[in-house]
Amino acid sequence: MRALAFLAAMRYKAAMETKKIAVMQKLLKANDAVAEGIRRELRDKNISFVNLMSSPGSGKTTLVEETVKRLGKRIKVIEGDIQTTLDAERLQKLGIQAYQINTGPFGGDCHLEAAWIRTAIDDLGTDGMDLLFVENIGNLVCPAEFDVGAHLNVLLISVTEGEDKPLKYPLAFQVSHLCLITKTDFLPLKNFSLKKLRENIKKVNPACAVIEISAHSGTGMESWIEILKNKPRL
Ligand SMILES: Nc1nc2c(ncn2[C@@H]2O[C@H](COP(=O)(O)OP(=O)(O)O)[C@@H](O)[C@H]2O)c(=O)[nH]1
Ligand SMILES: [Mg+2]
Repeated sequence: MRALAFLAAMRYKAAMETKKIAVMQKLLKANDAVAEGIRRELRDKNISFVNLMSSPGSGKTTLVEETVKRLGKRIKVIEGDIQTTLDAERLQKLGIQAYQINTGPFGGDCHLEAAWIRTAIDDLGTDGMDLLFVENIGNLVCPAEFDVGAHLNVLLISVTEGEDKPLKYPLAFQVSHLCLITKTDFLPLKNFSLKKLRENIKKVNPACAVIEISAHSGTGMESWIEILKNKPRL
């Protein structure tokens, strides 16, 4: 009797799991359609769209600040955070439009979805913009699962995070076209192998381009700016 009840419970659990997967697949399909529309529209308007992903604190906002200083003000930014408008305020101080999305009041999602990006772009407007950044919510898991419609997915990993992260969070590296190894000015202070990190990135995504940069010292920033000037994947 007990065995029968256990079997019934297991069957119910499996059915619920299948249902959950089906709902998730439907959501992702709807997200992909919106993302594709964004990508096409911005391409037609000759606007490059770059999605920045990383753990919290790897240097996304700092990179955008340094990029604005070098490329000027025809840049707009959509900032994703669970709480606070701190990052948008940092960028507005540079005289650019920055639009903050907070997921905290809506359940604290750890990623941004294409539909929210669509609304943000409609609110920001596309006039006076050559380049749009999304600073995704800081973590190496959820943002990788949702296409936001960018032409270029960029993953930042700082030298203080460890060489093993590509192996632990492969999807984030697999969906990225470019990997920026950040805070290289810390290298003299750290026991860290750039060679090992590069090998691990190659293991999970051999096609991912890799650049070493320091937003603080300026090392590698010219290569990053050059990529943006070349209108990535438009
Ligand atoms: N040493 C060093 N610190 C950096 C660099 N880039 C960012 N930081 C610092 O790292 C911290 C987090 O940076 P932030 O841009 O806010 O990271 P985000 O959470 O990814 O947006 C701040 O204290 C920055 O000043 C860098 O190239 N070198
Ligand atoms: Mg930030």
